[in-house]
Amino acid sequence: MFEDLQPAPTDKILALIGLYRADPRTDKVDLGVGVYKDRDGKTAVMRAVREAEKRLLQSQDTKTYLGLAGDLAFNEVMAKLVFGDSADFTRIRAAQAPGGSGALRLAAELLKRTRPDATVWISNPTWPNHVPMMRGAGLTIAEYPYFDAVSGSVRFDDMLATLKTAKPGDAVLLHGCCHNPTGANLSIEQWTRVTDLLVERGLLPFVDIAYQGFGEGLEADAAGLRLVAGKVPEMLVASSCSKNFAVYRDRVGAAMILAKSGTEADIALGHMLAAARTLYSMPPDHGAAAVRVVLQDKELRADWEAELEEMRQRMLRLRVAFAEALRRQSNSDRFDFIAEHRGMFSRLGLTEAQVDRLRTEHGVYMVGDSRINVAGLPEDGLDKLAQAIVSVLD
Ligand code: PLP
Ligand code: TYF
Repeated sequence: MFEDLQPAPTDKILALIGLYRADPRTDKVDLGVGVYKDRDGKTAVMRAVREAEKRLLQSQDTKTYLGLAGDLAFNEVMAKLVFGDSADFTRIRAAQAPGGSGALRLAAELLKRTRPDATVWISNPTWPNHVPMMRGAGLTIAEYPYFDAVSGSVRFDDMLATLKTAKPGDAVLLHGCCHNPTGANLSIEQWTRVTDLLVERGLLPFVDIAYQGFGEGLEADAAGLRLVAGKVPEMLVASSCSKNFAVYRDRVGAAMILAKSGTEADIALGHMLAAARTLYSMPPDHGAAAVRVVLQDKELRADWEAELEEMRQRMLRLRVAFAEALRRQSNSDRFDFIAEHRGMFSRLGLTEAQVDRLRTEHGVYMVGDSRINVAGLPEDGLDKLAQAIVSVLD
């Protein structure tokens, strides 16, 4: 029966991992998949996470099932991390999920159960997995304009104008911070205007927050989301610990619900967990348990926050230095936006052909839409890299 299958579409970002590995050049540069790397190119286990794992190894005396919602204490601390200490937790529920991806799917499944005809409005461009994940839950998707490639900024008026055409009950998928792939983010004033529109039109905010702490800081990165949460009756959130705890392969995330009341929140959570039961049953424990230990322990938490801040600062420094190198090599300010963007990514605004040339001729790997992972920039080779980029420009 398999002879009838056509090859499945591949994940172009993940495919870069294999291409990069197979390249024998020693001066190759990996700006592809979105994982944080230190100046030696290593994606280390964070200090606090390693310590938490040690403690778990010593103290964990059973691996029996935890249930569909996973680690309940993890869910509680994650909801606080995302919504902030002063949120109305009587109306908030969270379910541990396999990564931010699992959380996105759970939230989408809940939406499908409660509003089967809802359209999910997705930014153009967005993380490529958003589309199949929403469609996989049976939802319809539509796009709102988001990014102006020339200025490197958000097309905010166009975004609002399009969202005004959404029908009440539709959902709007928003990147909580550190927009992937553009690095262009909403200001807090813009979040306020989006919130007003959501309330006015009866739209459901669906916030994907996968890089909390990578942009302006742990609290600032959640400020937009918290502003929305303070004004709307209902909301969905998918959060990921992959990046900010560097637990990528352990698959740690949480799907969250803000409902009109505690009773409605409980019922909604029940449906989310019923969906989990049909997909994978229960989430993997280890990474979430480690994250929980870190967040519950004062010292480990402080150390985690300090290390995360070091990572954020490194990316900021790289942004500024790379924009300067590109300014020197191109004799223009066309790449200045890189220093203004926040998070792991920026889009250089190159064509696919130019991206291909950078890979084949210079061993520089980036996603086909010219998205770069800022953490992969070579600290001591920025001018050489900028020169390579300028050489393929026209
Ligand atoms: N959402 C966005 C925008 C992402 O870039 C990612 C990628 O890492 C995720 C969600 C989910 O990641 P994970 O499933 O690895 O936690
Ligand atoms: O955008 C990125 O590079 C990260 C990592 O299927 C990623 O979000 C990429 C593709 C994918 C899963 C994670």
